[in-house]
Amino acid sequence: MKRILTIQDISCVGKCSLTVALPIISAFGVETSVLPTAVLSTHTMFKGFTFRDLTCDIEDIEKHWLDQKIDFDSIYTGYLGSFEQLELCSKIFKDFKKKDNFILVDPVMADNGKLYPGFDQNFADNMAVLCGKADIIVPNLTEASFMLHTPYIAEGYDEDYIKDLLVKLTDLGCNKAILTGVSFEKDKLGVYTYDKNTKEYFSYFRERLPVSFHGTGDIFSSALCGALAIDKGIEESLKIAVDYTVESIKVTMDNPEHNWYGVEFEKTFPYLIDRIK
Ligand code: PXL
Repeated sequence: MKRILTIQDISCVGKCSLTVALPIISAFGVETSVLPTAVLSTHTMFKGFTFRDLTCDIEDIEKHWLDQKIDFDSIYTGYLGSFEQLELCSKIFKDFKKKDNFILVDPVMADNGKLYPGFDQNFADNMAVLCGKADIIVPNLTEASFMLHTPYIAEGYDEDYIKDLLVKLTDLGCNKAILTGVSFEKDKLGVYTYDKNTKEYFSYFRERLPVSFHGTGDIFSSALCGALAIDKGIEESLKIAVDYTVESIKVTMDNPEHNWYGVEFEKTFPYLIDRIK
């Protein structure tokens, strides 16, 4: 059985990070090992959330895994809360990287032109260094602009602009960069990717839905990581991850009593499992 290690926080309520990654990666029939970086009562879009930093446990956990000769088919990092955690992840990448496994970094820190609470440009610069040590990175346009020090452009850009960003992102050091939230036409939204080794681009778009939910990036990245782990290949994995995210948002919109903070991705597991058969 394939085994993915995912490193991110536990937001106890909020439908993001580990409470999303664990069930989704498991649905791919892949073992999900976790390294929780912090425990929050909710994600940071709620007012008054609690925060327990778990950074001081990370080194000992890693050392135990090394002693036990545990290995991983993939390492996937999401929301990380400090410079020290970025450093520790970098060490974990070095210690657990093998020829045939892959490291996926989702540089979760910003959206819609703004950094999330608690992050600054210095953090984005250090996240860019971690991205350089990954095989695949999945920033949205805001995260890419902070990491590359380019102005954030919300709309009206063309394909050359996106291709240029992608090349600059792979110049950070990773093999493949995937930009999320790309849109050339008002009613379409999707992903655009570039592979530095083959110099090939690939894009996949779906209809733009008239809503915006928290945690959709985590759903997308978890599904992408799961699909890659079961060897679906980059193009098919991107389609699976985009389609699963879109279907989950649609199901949520269909429920008039859905909450404001998260997507009902659990209802879409039958779709996902059928899709990856
Ligand atoms: O969905 C990304 C995410 C993960 N974890 C925490 C967050 C966020 C986004 O705001 O606050 C704690």
